[in-house]
Amino acid sequence: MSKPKILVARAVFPEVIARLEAHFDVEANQADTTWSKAELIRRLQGKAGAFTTGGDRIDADVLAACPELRICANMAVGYNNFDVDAMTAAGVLATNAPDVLTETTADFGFALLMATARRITESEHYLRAGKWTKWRYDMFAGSDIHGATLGILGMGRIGQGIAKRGAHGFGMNVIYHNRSRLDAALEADCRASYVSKEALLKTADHVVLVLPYSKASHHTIGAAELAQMKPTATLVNLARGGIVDDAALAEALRNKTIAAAGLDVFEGEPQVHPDLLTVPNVVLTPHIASATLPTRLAMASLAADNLIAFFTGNKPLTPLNPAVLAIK
Ligand code: 8YV
Repeated sequence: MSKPKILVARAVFPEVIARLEAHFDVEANQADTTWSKAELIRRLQGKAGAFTTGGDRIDADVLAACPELRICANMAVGYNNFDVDAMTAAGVLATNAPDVLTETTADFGFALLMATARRITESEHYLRAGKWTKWRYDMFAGSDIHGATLGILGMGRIGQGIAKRGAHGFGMNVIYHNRSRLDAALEADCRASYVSKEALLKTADHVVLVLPYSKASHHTIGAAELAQMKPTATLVNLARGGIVDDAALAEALRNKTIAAAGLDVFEGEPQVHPDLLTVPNVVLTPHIASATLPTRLAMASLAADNLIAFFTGNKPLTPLNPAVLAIK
C-alpha cells in the first residue's frame, strides 16, 4: 500500500523528517525556501497532510485549491496562521503544539523583561561602540523587577509560567487580565490577582503580553493604552505581532510615554517597523521565545506525532477542531 503524501513546509530537524519518512511519502523543504501562497498551493497538490510553522498560512483559498488535504499540523502553539473555521468547513483537521514550549517561553519572557527593564542591550551597544569612558551614578539606570507590580495580559499556560516566576522568584505583585478569570486554585498557585485591563495598564510597572492573536486582539495595545501606562513602565510582547500597534509604540518610546519595551514579535515580521529600529529604549529579538533545541525538537515531534496518529487511525494529541474527527 502506498504511503500518504505529506508536505513539510519549512526546514526541520533531520531526525523528525526521518521519522515522518517511515510513515509518509515526504516532500520536505530542507532548503528552507520562503514560498509564496501560489507556491505553497502548488507544493500541496496531491498531499493529504501538511507540517506547517507559524508563517505558513492555511486559509480558504489554499483549502479550495488543495482538495486532497486532510490535516495540517502546526509546529507552534499559536495558530493564527490557520483559518480554523474554513478548515473545519473543508473537513481538514488542524493541530497545534501546546504545553511542550510553556516553560521555555516563560523563561524567555522573563529574560526579555529583565533585559528591557535593566537596559541590558542598550548598554551593551554603548560599550561595544567604545562610548564607555567613565562610570556615572545614573548611567543606564533602569527599573527594578523585584517587588514591582507585574501585569500579565493573557493568562494561559505561558502567562501562568511568567506569573509564577515573578511571584515566587522575584517577590513581584502579580496582577492579570484575561477573557476569563482563573479558578481560585490556579490564582493561588500563581499568586496573581484578577483586575480589569484598564487597572492593569494603570498600575503595572511591567506589562507582559501573552494573549493569542485574533481579530479581537488586534492592536490591544495602541496609543490610547500606552497613554494609560506609567511613564516608568516597560512593555513586553511575547505573543504575536499585531497585538501591539508598533508605529504607536515607537512613538510612545520616542516621547517617553513609557520607559522601554521588549519585543519578540512584530506586525508583518520578519519585517520590523523602521521607527522601532531607531529608538534606543527597545530590546528587539527575532521571534525566539521558544528557541531552545530541546523545546523546538519537542514542538516538531508533537506536530509529527499528530500527523502519524491521524493517518494510523489513532486520535491526534492536540486537535484544534476535533469536530472534523467526529464527522469521519
Ligand atoms: C514558534 C510561536 O517558534 O509556538 C508559537 O506560537 O510563536 C513560536 O514558538 C513559531 O510560531 C514557529 O512555528
